[in-house]
Amino acid sequence: MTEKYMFGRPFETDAVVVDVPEAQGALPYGSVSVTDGFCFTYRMGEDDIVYGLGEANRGINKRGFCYVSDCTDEPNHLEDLRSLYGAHNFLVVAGRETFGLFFDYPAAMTFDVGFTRTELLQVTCRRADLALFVLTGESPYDIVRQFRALIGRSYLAPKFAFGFGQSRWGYAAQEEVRGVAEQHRRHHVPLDMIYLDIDYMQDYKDFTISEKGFPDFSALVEEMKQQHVHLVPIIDAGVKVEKGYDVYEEGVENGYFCVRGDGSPFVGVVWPGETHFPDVLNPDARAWFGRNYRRLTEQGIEGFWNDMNEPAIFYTPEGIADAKEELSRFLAREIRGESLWGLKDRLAGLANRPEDYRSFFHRVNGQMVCHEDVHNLYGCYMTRAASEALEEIAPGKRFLLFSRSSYIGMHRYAGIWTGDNKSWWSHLLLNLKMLPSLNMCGFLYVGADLGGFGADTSRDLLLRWLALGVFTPLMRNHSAVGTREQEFYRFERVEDFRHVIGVRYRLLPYLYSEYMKAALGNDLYFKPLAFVYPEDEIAVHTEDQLMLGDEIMIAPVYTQNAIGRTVYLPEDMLFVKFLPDGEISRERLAPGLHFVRVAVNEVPLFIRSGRCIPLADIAESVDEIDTGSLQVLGFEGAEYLLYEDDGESTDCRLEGHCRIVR
Ligand code: MIG
Repeated sequence: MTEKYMFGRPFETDAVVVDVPEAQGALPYGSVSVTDGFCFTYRMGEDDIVYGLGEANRGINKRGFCYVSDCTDEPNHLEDLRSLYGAHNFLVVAGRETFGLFFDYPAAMTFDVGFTRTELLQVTCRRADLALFVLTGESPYDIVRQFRALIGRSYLAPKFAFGFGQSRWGYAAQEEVRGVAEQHRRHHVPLDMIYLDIDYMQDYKDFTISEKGFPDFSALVEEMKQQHVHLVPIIDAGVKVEKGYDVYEEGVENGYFCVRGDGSPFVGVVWPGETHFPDVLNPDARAWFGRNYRRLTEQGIEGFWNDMNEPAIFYTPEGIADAKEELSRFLAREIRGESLWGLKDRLAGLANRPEDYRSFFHRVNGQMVCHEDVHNLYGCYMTRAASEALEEIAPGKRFLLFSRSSYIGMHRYAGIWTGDNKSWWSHLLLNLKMLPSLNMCGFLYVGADLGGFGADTSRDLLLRWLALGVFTPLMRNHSAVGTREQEFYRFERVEDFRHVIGVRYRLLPYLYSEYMKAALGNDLYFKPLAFVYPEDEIAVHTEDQLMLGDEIMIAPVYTQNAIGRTVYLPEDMLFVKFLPDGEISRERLAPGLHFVRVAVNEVPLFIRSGRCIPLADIAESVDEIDTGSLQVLGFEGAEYLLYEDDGESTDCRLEGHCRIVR
């Protein structure tokens, strides 16, 4: 059951798709105070677990830390970081009392989950203007499923998007792109996508193509398609300020950009230099921005990734003016230790300054809305712009689309990638733990930069990370310019990469089928063990293993130098290992703790008691997977309900698309 409590005058975010009547009276759980902003307080039981918060730091159980929903471009995901790129204000308290909470509020919001005081859950924000949804149900899992129905069906990715994608910031010319495809095909390492980062654009101008790097873009797109490779360009939020650039001109002419208090377009400096931000909260501007994606779909493009849409700001002219003032004050006093810190802070604080977010406005239904009050919606609405336009450009066709910034509701339009992680072992584990939380908030098409974005990766880290990525719907190796090159062919013994990435394609019928079942059924693709084995205390507190669909459990190796790992089996399972020679080892293991050996070039998984999964033959692209000749792997006599469709159209239903394999 869901109850809705309204406070003040909430901004309509469109996160919730079901009409819920407004409840009267006191909240069934906790209490709210609106005397100084908004504050929800609940006294947790000692052993209560708190799930949710989607893209957030730390563990599956969010207890013991403080998180801030405030979409931020912060590439240093340190352990104490409170805000990442998304704002997913849904959580479930499970224990003495079990209930869910969704705070539909698009500005900064703090979740103190037993951080300041171990027993207190406190959710606070500046303005008491929000809708609070309270969900009750039989179990955390039940509540999550109800929540998913409340926020609407998750995005359906096209089937090719379940293949492997190679990316790197820096691919600036068609020869480089061809080179990536060529290496993959030559070494028989599967590939379905090559991502184009900002370097494909002319001077970082959205919807343009660098003429020097890509003299015949549509021919390249076609040539790649012949090799079953989709090119996936990036689109940034900021539109370059440049006379004669039509996107800029049209935006200014029609008032489609966010404005300062005086009505002039707001200027934020990002990759292209000075930019304006499309006012994606305004329906006309949103439709206009979206229509521009056609410039690329017309050239054969079928997928996009939306970046810098927190929106990220390197600095503003106002910020520079403030910093200059600080600098002259500093110089006037000559060099003094403590004043140097002030100056350093001022310069470091130029990016993503709260003052800047406070200084510009959206125009929604004739109202000026301060950006700060709706900050967390920007990436969501930019991506909605793309999705709505793509639906018009090619009705009924699925596009690959994912975004960096997001708010709940965006899960209906697209997926997300989890931004600028680092080539650190700890980020491999963070990736694993974040997955079920993202799913709870509706984001099913998700993945991290495999191998790590920032910093130099190592061969073993990349292989281990790929062995997790085999299971994430978005499987992409991406890295930052200036870091060690991390395509598979930069490393020794490419056959190990061929094998690990190849396992993805053998499992693809299962992974795709589970994805579609989860999306169409408002269910989870990744579940914490707690949702499946709620009576098993060890399972409930295990966070480094996940259930994937109804058949398997995954337990990736995430530590350096390990020859395997400890795994907890809540039930009898078949321990399966995909070995580098193409063989598959199977070993039935009893419930309990086991140490399992997993070499760096092996992919492990566990099949649940009495279950089986379909397995395809090796293929080098999704197109080439032969679904006619599936084997099954698992327990004797088990059956699997396989979902299959054309992989392209949005007309998806479970009925008529499922068949039993045994
Ligand atoms: O300021 O486009 O998260 O994936 O490679 C960095 C360059 C901008 C951030 C994205 C990253 C991408 C990078 N972008």
